[in-house]
Amino acid sequence: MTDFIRDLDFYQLDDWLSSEEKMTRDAVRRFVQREALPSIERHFANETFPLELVPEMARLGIFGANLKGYGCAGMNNIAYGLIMQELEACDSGLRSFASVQSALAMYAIYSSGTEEQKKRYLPEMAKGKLLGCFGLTEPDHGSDPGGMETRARKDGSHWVLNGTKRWITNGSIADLAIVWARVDEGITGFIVEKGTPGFSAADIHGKFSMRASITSELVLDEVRLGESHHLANARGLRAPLSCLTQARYGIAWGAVGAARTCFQCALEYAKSRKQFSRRLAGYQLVQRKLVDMLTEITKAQLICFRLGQLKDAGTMRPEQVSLAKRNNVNAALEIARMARDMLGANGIVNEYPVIRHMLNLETVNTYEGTYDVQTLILGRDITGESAFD
Ligand code: TGC
Ligand code: FAD
Repeated sequence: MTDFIRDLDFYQLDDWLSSEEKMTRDAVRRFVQREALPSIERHFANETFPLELVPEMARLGIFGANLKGYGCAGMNNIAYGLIMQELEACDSGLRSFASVQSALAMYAIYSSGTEEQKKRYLPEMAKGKLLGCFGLTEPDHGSDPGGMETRARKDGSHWVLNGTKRWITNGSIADLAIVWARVDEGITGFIVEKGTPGFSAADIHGKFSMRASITSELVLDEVRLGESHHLANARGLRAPLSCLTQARYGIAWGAVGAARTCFQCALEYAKSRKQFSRRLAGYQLVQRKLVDMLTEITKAQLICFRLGQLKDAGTMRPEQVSLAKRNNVNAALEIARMARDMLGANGIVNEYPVIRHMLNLETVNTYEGTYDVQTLILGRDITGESAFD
């Protein structure tokens, strides 16, 4: 497949990057071009995730990149965002794998685990030796996780979990699942290791989107866990929702990568394809589309950069992340759809990456809080009125 992974920096944002940030981005980009891109269409076709990439991703410090200590790279949030951007320039499934491992599973342990749990799991997860997944969504509770039906009850010194989690990225390939469950006091979290009696994961097939990513259903049938597997500091819905803030941050950056690849592909195609008397790139309608794409990507890049500064300063609000996730993913989806149109019939085949990105971005628009849920989060923030119920 032709490589359309390259820079797009109309506003010279590189001037704002430190040499470490540029080195991190360039190293991940090289990895993506050399090792991920050549096989991504095959994995997408076969509904498989390229597990063979995990050791090199770990070596690059991608897992838990912005966490400090416990074997994690401790990078700043701009560098973390740039990593997500490069991964998603290849495929949303690749970024999703890293997001779930880092921002959801590792962050849940990092923010709500005991010191013993952090020491036991995080270094191995940073090395990619232990893979994690994050079970919040249920068959009947997606946008409203507060309605979850998975329950944990106390039985002597043990916890007993029952319930079903659905649409769980990395579910069947994970060594451990972060499972959120209802207890008498509210909502809390657990670390459920693969092989625990009563715990199973089955893959969901037939997806037209995110095919190079594993999506599973988790079943918990009288799963018995000791207190050592309870995220004791996770109290209330705030605990899983704060993980979502971390993951949405990475998605806002990642979507720019997917949009960039679609733009570069459409630009190159328009410059080489001739119809009627001249190249497509010479027609005003086509130039307008390219300029609209460039403008939206540049706006999204600026949002990411400022959000990263706020996150590094420790002043970022979840609602600011919602604005970035909502805007950037929607813009990327529109860009992918436009690029697909500009390639004509060639836009529907896997010789070009555009339709794969377009299909993936439908999921990205839905997961981690749909476009409309982010709208309501922002609506609540600016009006003080909640429109959820
Ligand atoms: P609400 O009353 O708003 O909040 C309950 C408590 O949580 C706090 N909070 C947050 N804290 C940190 N970050 C956030 N984003 C937070 N949002 C809320 C809030 O302050 C409150 O704290 P406290 O101490 O006062 O109790 O709860 P609600 O039930 O009204 O729900 C609000 C709503 C709809 C925004 C929330 O449920 C929501 O975000 N729904 C969307 C669900 C979602 O995004 N699911 C994602 C599942 S994971 C996934 O999709 C992974 S995809 C793979 C990949 O990432 O690649
Ligand atoms: P619903 O909540 O049923 O929403 C359906 C529609 O109704 C949407 O358009 C929504 O915007 C709209 N809607 C909902 N509520 C309102 C309202 N109050 N007002 C107006 N409109 C509303 N979850 C995890 O926990 N872990 C994972 O790793 C994970 N990975 C995923 C991977 C994939 C490939 C996919 C597709 C999903 C994944 N999810 C995961 C689940 C994802 O987070 C949910 O799909 C998402 O939160 C939406 O929930 P839902 O699908 O149940 O849709």
